[in-house]
Amino acid sequence: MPDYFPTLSRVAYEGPKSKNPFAFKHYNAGEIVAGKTMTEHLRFSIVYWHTMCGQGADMFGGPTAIRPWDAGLSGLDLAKARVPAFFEIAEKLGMPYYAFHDRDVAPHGKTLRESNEWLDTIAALLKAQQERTGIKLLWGTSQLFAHARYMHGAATSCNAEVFAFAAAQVKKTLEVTHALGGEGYTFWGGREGYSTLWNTDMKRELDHLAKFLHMAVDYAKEIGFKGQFYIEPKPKEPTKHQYDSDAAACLNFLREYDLLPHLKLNLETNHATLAGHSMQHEMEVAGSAGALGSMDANTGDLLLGWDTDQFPTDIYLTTQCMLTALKYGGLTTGGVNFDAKVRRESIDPEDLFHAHIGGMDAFARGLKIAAAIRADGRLADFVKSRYASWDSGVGASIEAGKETFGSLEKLMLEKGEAAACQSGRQEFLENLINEFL
Ligand code: XLS
Ligand code: NI
Ligand code: NI
Repeated sequence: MPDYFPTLSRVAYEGPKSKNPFAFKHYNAGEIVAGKTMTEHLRFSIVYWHTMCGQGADMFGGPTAIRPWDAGLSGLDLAKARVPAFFEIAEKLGMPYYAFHDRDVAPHGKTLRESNEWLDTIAALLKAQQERTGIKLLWGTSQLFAHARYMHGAATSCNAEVFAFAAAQVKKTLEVTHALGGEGYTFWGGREGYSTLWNTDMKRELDHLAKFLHMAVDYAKEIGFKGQFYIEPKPKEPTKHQYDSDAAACLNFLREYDLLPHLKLNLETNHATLAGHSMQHEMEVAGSAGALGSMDANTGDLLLGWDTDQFPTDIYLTTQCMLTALKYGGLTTGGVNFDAKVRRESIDPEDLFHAHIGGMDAFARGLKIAAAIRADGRLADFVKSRYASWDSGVGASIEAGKETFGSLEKLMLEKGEAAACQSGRQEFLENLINEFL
């Protein structure tokens, strides 16, 4: 059993006064907050792709990261060497869950058959590590965007055999996810979108995407996979328009194609901001449709226009996330999944620890603050009283479906003017939230 971090034992909770960078200041796994342990609320998850495959390369330069477990290896040997390193990191961080893409745990083979065999080889290693550590699989996913065959998309490709290949790939990944006890399966669009409408039959592509998702739902039933399916909105990158552009667009698509009973949303902070929304907005949209599934926890940079996938450290953001999550009953099947990567300049293996510790502590604080705001009750009371006119009189009667344009005209002709509006008190509420930070 290699030990890449011999001087580092399991990261412990030392409380807010600790100066130890390898300790949690706020995430106290077993501490009860609003009736559940922090672990149960947050369901933290570490991703394989950024943690093990992120090398710091960008459009302007190659890899920078120092990763001792990668040394001199390539192909399947490299894939094998990464598994124990990943679980050492996950275990030392006390992560209850992880997530992977098929082609980041195992490489592309020359044929589908070879890729499947390699995935099986690695899945056996993942399984052994899951059993050794007790770390569980939050969700699996297929990587349907890196290979050249997916240049026009996968399920939305103009090439029917690419659709078929993608179907075969997802079939296999579903089997592996199921065998590893995965609690979910995520579809992120990858290249399901377009670069130009001049060459695109949008209606046909969307029909195909829906067919693809229905086939996945059917196959999950066939093999007895009961995990939750998620679709992950993102507006752009790599294509200029991704079909799963934001929560509202995803919900509309799922409804139109009768998929809403089968999929929930996996919302990612940086995707929300790329779509011109806040994460809180996206969570509200999903939550109010009963489709709040999971979170890809990261953050963007307001000064950069792409998916920078930074670790979340902003307490205001994590408070908003946890407040909205708690409002809709918390994360049940999903989790706080760190779809985040260290910066290109953060080259040391230990930076992976600083990054995750910071993200976990930021979410733990967000959770405690959100729980305190809820226990205090003033925010919820304010919102409730703001709508008091709907609790009785004409408001209650409209909500009960008892009024018409005619009856409302009669009422307003009698009254002559509507009741006076009250202040929205935005600044008062912003100050109230700050009391808890
Ligand atoms: C990319 C997505 C991706 C999904 C999984 O922007 O966030 O990482 O979460 O395919
Ligand atoms: Ni993501
Ligand atoms: Ni992303």
